[in-house]
Amino acid sequence: MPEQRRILRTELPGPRSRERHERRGEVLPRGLGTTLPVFVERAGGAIIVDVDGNHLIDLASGIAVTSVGASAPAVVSRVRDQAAKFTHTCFLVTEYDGYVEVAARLNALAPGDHPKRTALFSTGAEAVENAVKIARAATGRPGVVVFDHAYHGRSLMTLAMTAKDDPYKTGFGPFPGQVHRAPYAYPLRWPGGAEKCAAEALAALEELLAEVGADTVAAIVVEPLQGEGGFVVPAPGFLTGVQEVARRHGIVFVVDEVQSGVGRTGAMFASEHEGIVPDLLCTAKALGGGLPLGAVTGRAELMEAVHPGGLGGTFAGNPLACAAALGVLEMFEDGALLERARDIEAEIRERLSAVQSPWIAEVRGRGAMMAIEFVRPGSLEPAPEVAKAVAARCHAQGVLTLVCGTYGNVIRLLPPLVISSELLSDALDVLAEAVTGIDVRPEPGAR
Ligand code: PLZ
Repeated sequence: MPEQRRILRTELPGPRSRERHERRGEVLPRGLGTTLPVFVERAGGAIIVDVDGNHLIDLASGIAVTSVGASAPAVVSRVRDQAAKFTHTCFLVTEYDGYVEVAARLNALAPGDHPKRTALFSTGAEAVENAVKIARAATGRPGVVVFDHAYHGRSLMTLAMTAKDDPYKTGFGPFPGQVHRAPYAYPLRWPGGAEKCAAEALAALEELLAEVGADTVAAIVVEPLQGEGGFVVPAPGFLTGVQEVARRHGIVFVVDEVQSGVGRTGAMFASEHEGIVPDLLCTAKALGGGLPLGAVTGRAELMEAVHPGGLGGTFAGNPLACAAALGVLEMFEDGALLERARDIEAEIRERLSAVQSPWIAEVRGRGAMMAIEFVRPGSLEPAPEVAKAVAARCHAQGVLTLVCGTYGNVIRLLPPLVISSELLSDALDVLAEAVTGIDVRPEPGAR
């Protein structure tokens, strides 16, 4: 485990990273983005060590993946043991215990005490695509309803479901049809104000269903706390309302917890904060503790609607990924990591509440899924240049932060849940300094 301390030995990126990054340009297409062009030598806990020997504080967790820490011992030892036994059989060819055990655990953990089934996949997009397939098979209906600012993946179906065009969708259409979009209850940006947000968003959903025909819709797919779209916590009552609308119309209620799930928000699933019970629950990311694993967990009668052979994939539920997931789920068993996620929220809120800046519209989120939205002073006009500048300042100081949001004006914080208070506090000091040091001038005319 690398020393859990921020250490800067060179400027960032350092010379060795720069050299490698240059080579990358000759080998990889430019379509693959990069947040911070630093090459990693090793990582452990909440520290990433780069090839120049710098220790970066990880406030990204590989986009909400290494929640139990990079190279968590419970994950590494299980993967190592599994690799020594066998690396792959394809579960569609011959079976193994790890797959069934992960499914059993997810069935027990997912909200609701109805009978459940779980099918495993390799990525979040694959989980979401399969949820749509299952919902269609179960209802015999084609339509899918998604929301503004939604992110569901980069495969063609999930791109159709993802809201933001640039960079995800640009030039990649046409996309599958019968994907309808309703407004998400985004309190800060709701035209009628936060008070009316949930009720008006639900009315708009009903209106959309009336328009397209509720009985043509197989699934409503919602993120309980939006990820890429800006870490939007929906107005209270919105999620329960969406669930109620779905049930009333015989539509499968699909909850995409690819980013918010598996402990990230201080509960095993963000659904629990509002007491919603997904018909189908999509997970991935943190589930595999760094190995690629996705899952759809759902009501037995829906999951069983698919004919034998209708679900699967060569790598779906790979044994190494299943071994890793069992390590991850074991680490959540005693509740300490969930408690830590809630403490992380408190620590972030406390530190950031002391930061006075006219550029901050809101600090929001749940657990270790927190964000700051930046706007031009005195307005709600997004300030992506500020988010970018703050991220760049953090990066230069060895704190890895990510930007998100439809307008690119949100800094998100996704530390591993194993981060110590000392390390988090150091990172937050860097972030706070980056925010107060913003030297972007408000444009003339801006209040
Ligand atoms: N659903 C809610 O957040 C992935 C995307 C990174 P995959 N988010 C990170 C990028 O730019 O590609 C995500 C998500 C939600 C689905 C997905 C898709 O998960 O594992 O990336 O396919």
